[in-house]
Amino acid sequence: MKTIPFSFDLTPGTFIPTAYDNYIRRQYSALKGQYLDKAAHEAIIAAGDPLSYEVYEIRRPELTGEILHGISILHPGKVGDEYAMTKGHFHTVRDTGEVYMCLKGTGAMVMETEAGETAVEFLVPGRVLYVLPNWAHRSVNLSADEDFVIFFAYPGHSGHDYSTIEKYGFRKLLVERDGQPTIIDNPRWGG
Ligand code: S6P
Ligand code: ZN
Repeated sequence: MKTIPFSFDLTPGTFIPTAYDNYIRRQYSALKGQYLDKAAHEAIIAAGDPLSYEVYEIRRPELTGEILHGISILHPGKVGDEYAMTKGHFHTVRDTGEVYMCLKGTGAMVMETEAGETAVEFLVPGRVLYVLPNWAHRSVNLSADEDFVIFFAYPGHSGHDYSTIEKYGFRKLLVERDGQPTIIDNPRWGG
């Protein structure tokens, strides 16, 4: 772990950090039960379960005062009409926010609170998003052929709670309708 201030570069084009400590890769099977079209999802998994997204983390101690940061690369894809997305999560320590900046591609952040408020923000390169404390967040790639790349930063003690979202998914989903990204209600929430 570094003990003096440091900097690093992002590889031109791919935006992969030139130095990182942790690399996470998630295949389509990591989102079991989350996509609307279960048959299409199973077919994609059966056909080789391709890589859906990758996260490059600059590791820091998981402590208040530290800022965890890195790069997330969500590859394009569709499951039925639904765009490729991350698992999404609340932070275990609910009152911790997160900053995202889109570096490449076209996507969205789907967000909600446990009380049922929902929000969707669309992201293009150069746009910065602030996810408020207490809001679960999931990124979605809306492009047919381009990676959706974002820089993220959040408090070191946040932690990740995936299980709350895994139960019913997010209240809103992003699907293609008449060639356009469209926000629909998730039927698992009774919509
Ligand atoms: C962490 C931050 C991102 C996500 C990444 C992958 O708090 O929100 O680094 O971890 O976008 O998403 P997920 O939901 O699989 O962790
Ligand atoms: Zn987060």
